[in-house]
Formats: sequence, structure tokens, C-alpha cells
Amino acid sequence: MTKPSLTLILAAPRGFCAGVDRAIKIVEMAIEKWGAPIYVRHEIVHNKFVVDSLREKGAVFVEELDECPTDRPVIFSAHGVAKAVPAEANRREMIYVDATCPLVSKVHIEAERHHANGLQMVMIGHAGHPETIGTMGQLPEGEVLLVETEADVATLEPRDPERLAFITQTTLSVDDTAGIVAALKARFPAIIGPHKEDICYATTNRQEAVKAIAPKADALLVIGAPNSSNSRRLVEVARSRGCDYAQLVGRADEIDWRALEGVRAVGLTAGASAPEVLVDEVIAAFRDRYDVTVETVETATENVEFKVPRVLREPA
Ligand code: 0JX
Ligand code: SF4
Repeated sequence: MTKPSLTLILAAPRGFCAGVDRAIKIVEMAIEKWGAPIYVRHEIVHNKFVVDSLREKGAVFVEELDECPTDRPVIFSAHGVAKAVPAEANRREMIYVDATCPLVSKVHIEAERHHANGLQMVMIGHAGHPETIGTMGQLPEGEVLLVETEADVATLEPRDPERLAFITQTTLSVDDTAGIVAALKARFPAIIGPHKEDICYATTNRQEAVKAIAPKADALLVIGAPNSSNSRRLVEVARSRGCDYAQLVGRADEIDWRALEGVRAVGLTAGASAPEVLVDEVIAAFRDRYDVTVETVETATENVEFKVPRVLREPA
């Protein structure tokens, strides 16, 4: 039987960013240096495949520090942690390695700098997300006010509207955040902040690539986990650019093939925490069912790389 033909439009860049690459290397190198088990506070990155692979190598994933024994090293995830977390690890005299992405740490430093200058902070982010918890936790309670939407800006009650600064989560929607920043500036003209926001290069580039492919695709799949903020934003971006059937899939076995019946062009991308091996798996699953032509649309090239911490680079 001849297979129907289908074009897979691959977004580039997609998948692993420099912060994810570094965080995973940190876990692997810690296991090499200190042996198993190595404890990891929170999923190192939000991807089941990555977490399961590291678990097989000897990583133990926990949500809080008090679930770790004090005599084994612990790694903090790429999303960052509140100041109280390393403080508690020090108090318990634990060995720890911080795998917070340097671009998240940069936002932590911005918050501290503004606080030192006597400004109250507004953080644009998602309530309950580990990065938001970690970034807000750089400053004392009440010093960071959270806004999630433009509507939230109207109800903000800062201590002094003249002495405010804003920071953002790194994985937000570029377009939605521009609207929130504009609302903040309209209501608090004295507010200071970064040139645009703190959304990282990888988030921006992956959203741009989706914007380029979404109008050409009848359907679009984003490989990523339900708790991955940056991956979920890619689905929203695709829908906002007219691709109504845009779905998050963990891996090939989650694809709803019946929903794809009759489509001729499918866009494909992967969130910053999704490994390329899962992209290959999805392409192979399409090839089983269709006569596939792969077309890549590249909107940016990336060459960012972050060094792993010195403690892991030194010989054991
Ligand atoms: O939920 P997020 O997008 O913040 O995290 P994920 O999916 O683990 O991506 C990599 C880590 C990103 C940190 O900024
Ligand atoms: Fe760092 Fe951006 Fe990757 Fe987050 S998505 S880990 S901020 S490079």
C-alpha cells in the first residue's frame, strides 16, 4: 500500500539550550566524580526522558532538601532556587552544586542590585513555577510583587510607585510580556528594568522559529513536557499564528494520529528541555505512516555554551 505524502517542517533552532546542556552535564559529572547516588533537588530540567535517563545513571530526584541525606552531594536544578536553599545546605554542611542557568542567575543578580538601591521589584512570571519561586526568593518576603497578566498590573499596590523595578521569568511569551511591560510603564512611568525583558535567547529564538513555520503548517507538534513553561509557550505561539491544531507531545507514542488525518504539512519543534533523540523518534514515527519530506526552516543560529562549575572540572 502506498503511503500518503506529508511534509514535516522542522523548526530551527529547537530543543536543548545552553543552560539545559550544562545542567545535565553537571549531574553526569557529579555522578562520575562522587559516584551514585547523587541527589537532585527538583527535575534537573522539565523532561521525563532526561530525568529517567539520569535516574538510571544514579541520580535521585527529590523536591526538597530535607529529603536528601546530609552525606551525599545535591544539585539544584536549572530553574534556580531561593536563597534559603543553599543557606540550608550550608547549615546542614552538605556538598552542593548549583546547576541554575547563568541566564537565570543574571536575573537573580539584577533583583539584588535593584533591592540594594532601595527599589521594590515587580516580577513578571507564572505563580508556582520553580524559576519564579527561586527568583522571588532572592529577596526578603514582600520585596517582589508578582504579576502574571496585564490585568494584574491594575491591582498592584507598591510601597512607592516612584521606586520600582521589574524583572521577568526567562521562558515567557515574548509577545504577552511586551504587553505586560507596556502596562507597567503606563501605570508606573518611573519603573526601571532591562532593555526589553529577561526572556533568554533560547526562548526568543524558539518562539521566532515557530512563528515562521506555523503559517505553513496544517498542524504543529511541540515535543516537551506539560510542566515545561518554555515548551507550553511554543504551543501558544503556534496557535496565535493561525495553526489551530498545535499540541504538546512528550514523545512519539503521545501523537494523536487520528487528529492528524488529512493533514499535508506538519510543523515540528522541541522545547529547550527536550532532547533531539525524541525529535528523531517522532520523525521515524511519521515515516512509518507517511511518505515524508523533511524541510527545515532556520530563523537563527546559536553558538552559546556555558562552562560547568569549577568543582566538577577539577580532577577528582
Ligand atoms: O519550565 P521551564 O521552561 O522553565 O523549564 P524547562 O522545560 O526545564 O527548560 C529548561 C530550563 C529553563 C530554565 O530557564
Ligand atoms: Fe537558560 Fe534560557 Fe535555557 Fe532557561 S531556557 S536554561 S534561561 S538558556
